[in-house]
Amino acid sequence: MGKCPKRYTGWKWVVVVLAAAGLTGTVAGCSDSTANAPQTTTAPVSATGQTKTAIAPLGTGSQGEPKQADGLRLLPYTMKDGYKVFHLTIQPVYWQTQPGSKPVEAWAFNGTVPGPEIKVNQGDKVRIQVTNKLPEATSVHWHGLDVPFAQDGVGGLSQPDIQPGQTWTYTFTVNVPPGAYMYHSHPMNDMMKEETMGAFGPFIVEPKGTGWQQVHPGYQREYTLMLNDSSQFGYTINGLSYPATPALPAKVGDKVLVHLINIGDMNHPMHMHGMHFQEIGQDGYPLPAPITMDTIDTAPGTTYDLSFQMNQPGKWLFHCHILPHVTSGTDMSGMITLFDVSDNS
Ligand SMILES: [Cu+2]
Repeated sequence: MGKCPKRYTGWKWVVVVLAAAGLTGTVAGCSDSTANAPQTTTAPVSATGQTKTAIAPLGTGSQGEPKQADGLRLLPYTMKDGYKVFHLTIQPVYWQTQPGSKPVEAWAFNGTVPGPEIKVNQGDKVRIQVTNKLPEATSVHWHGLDVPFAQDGVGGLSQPDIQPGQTWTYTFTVNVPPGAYMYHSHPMNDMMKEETMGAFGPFIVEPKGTGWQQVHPGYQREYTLMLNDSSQFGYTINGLSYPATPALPAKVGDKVLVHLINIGDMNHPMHMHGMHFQEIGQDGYPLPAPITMDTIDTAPGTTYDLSFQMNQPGKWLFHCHILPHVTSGTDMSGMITLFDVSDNS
C-alpha cells in the first residue's frame, strides 16, 4: 500500500485534483479507507478529541482589508506608543481556489488564504495581536525576521501555545533588511495540519521612508506571490488556482519588484515567458550581485526578491515548470499566473 497524502475535510475535492493531475495511482494505492467515504462538511476532530467550532460562511472572516492587484489583502495597522499595531484572527472559514470550485475548509488568518500581507518598514517597532478562534491551540512564527527568542512563536518552547479563545501579543523591532519574509503557525502539536489548512501569510519589509515611490526608487510596481502545494487546496499562487490567479498589470518599460515565497512542501521551479529577470535577494537579504535567469527553483520555506524589466507587451506566463503542478487533464491549472503587460504608447 502506498502512503496516503494527508487530507482533512474537503478530501473529496483533493481526490478529484489528484486524479486530474494523473496521480490516481497514489490515491488508489493508499491505505486510507476514508478515500471513498461519503462527502462531509463535518469538522475534523481535534487532537484533544473535541470537535471544532463552526466554520464561517464562504467569503466571511476578512476584516475589510483592502484587496491588492496580486489578490492579497493588506493588513491595516494603528499607531500606538510608537508601535505599529496589527491584529490577526485565525479561524475556520471556507475557501475557494477558483470561482465555482468546491469550497473547502481553511484555517485562515483574517479569513483569507494566504493571510493578509503585513507590510512594515525597516526599523519599525511592531506589535501583532493574534486571536485564536480555532478549535485547538496555535502560535505564530515570524519566519526569517530574527526576533528575540520570546517572540519566536514556537508554542511550547518560546511561549505557551495560544489556546482557543485567547489573544497573544508579539512585540519586536524589525531589524532585518528590506525583502520578503512570512508568518505561519508553529504550535507544539499539529503544525503540519494548521499549515496545510492555510495558516500562513506574507510579511514584507520595505526600506525606511514614507510613500511607496520614495522607498522603491526606480520601481513602478510591487507584487507578492506565495506558492503553496497543500493537499487541502492543491497547487496555488496566493491561494488561487489558474485561471483564477490575478493577471498582474504592468506597462512596457515598468520595473516590477516581486516577492516570491514558497510556503509549500515541494520545490517549485518558476519559469518566466518572454523575458529574463534578476534575483536580487533571498530570505530577505540582498545578493552580493544580481543573478539573471528565466527560471528560479524555489525551495520550501525560502523567499526570493526578483526584479523584472517589462520590455515587451503581452500576457507573459510565470509558472511552475513541474507539469503536474500546472495541468488539470488537458487544461492549464494550478501554479500559474501572468503579467499582463500593455503598450505604454
Ligand atoms: Cu511546482
